[in-house]
Amino acid sequence: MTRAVLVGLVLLAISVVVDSAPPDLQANSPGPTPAPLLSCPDLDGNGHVRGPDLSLVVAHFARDAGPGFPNQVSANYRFLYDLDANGVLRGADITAVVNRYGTDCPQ
Ligand SMILES: [Ca+2]
Ligand SMILES: [Ca+2]
Repeated sequence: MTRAVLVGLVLLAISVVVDSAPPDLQANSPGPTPAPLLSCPDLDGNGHVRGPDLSLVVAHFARDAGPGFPNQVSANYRFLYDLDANGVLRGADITAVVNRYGTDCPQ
């Protein structure tokens, strides 16, 4: 898959999100603010940021944590894919992978 196609898919996903932006779930959450689990978006752990990593984050699109985040999360939510640790799996998380696409992650 070429980078141009990937960017096109991401832009399409983001355009869908703009019309259905979720509420800021952290605004009413007590306690410490969660930090992202990964510093490099290598979601399948192979050391490289490539198509499979982008596919993983897209596959979890909109599987948000729910209003209890960060203390309670929905069964479908996976913190691994929440690359900005805000409790929602949306365009920003996809963009985090696209921005590092083609790079390698330190071991
Ligand atoms: Ca990877
Ligand atoms: Ca997120």
